[in-house]
Amino acid sequence: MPAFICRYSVVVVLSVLAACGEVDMSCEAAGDVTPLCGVQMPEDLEVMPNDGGLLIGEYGDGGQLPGALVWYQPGPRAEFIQLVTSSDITVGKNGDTWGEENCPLPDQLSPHGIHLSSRGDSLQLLVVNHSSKEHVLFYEVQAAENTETAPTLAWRGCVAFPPTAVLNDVVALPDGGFAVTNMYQRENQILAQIKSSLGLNDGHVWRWVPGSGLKVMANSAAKMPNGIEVSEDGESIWVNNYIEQELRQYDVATEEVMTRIKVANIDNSAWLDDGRLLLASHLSPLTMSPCFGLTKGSCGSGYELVAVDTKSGATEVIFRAEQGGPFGPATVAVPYQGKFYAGSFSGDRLAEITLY
Ligand SMILES: [Ca+2]
Repeated sequence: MPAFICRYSVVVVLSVLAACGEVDMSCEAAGDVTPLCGVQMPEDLEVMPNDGGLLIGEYGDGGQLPGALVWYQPGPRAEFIQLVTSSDITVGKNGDTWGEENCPLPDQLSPHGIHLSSRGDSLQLLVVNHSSKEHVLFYEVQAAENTETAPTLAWRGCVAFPPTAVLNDVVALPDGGFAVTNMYQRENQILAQIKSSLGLNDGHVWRWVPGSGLKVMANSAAKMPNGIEVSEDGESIWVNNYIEQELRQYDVATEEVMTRIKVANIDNSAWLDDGRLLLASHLSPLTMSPCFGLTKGSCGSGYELVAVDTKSGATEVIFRAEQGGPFGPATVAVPYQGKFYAGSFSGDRLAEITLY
């Protein structure tokens, strides 16, 4: 999420604040959008296999607040169920680590991007976490025997990052490691955000390989790398460069840029069943000041869901929400049981979106 833009605007462009919308505290459906209230800043979502519900990473405004890993199964009895909280981050720990040996534990759970994938016969959830250090956390996901019961998560270790890191989103790679976006270099935060917006503080993509550790991927420098996805064969990654307004594909082995596709203000992404990549795109970042740190209601900032044919580069806006209403801006949307479910870095609700 584009933390720098609104903070920058607060500091520099006071007039923008007048254009920012009201916070909508209602939880009533509006048109094709039904808000599902009772969750904290659900910045990223993953779909469990076999109709097993949605996994949610509750954001905490970049580590300002703790958040939880949460499960949600839509339906008449739906509720948000916390699977892991700060009080028990290492739930289910049994010595079988998928991360670094002797990884220093985070002092709070405050998630950002998450990624669910197969790991042999297991299911692995990766979690970007903000605490006094930046981490990527590993959990093993055990599905319940029926779709109305929450899965369980078990701690499988972590990887800790240098003090300059400010992470956003992560994907698993076939070698048991991962690629994770680093938005910019941590220094004085406001200064870093202003420098990032001026192109003076590049982020990049980290790769972690079991047994050989962290490295910065070549050619990945960008002003604010945000969401990331991985191709089905695991050989390439798709990185959303928010400020350049560009989706980039990198070859994981050679680290060369393979493809560039223009899409405005892109946050997270998810694969659609038809093979296209669905991007959450913000319509107007300069009106998002009321959204930051908002724990109740919705700032209603506008967004588009953009489906990208990654082979042809063709883009299609499949849903657009103007400013206002009970949800927004989306940072992610996933298809599930014939509908779309969107999350946001702001507010206390998901959106259930019905497309006809
Ligand atoms: Ca993101």
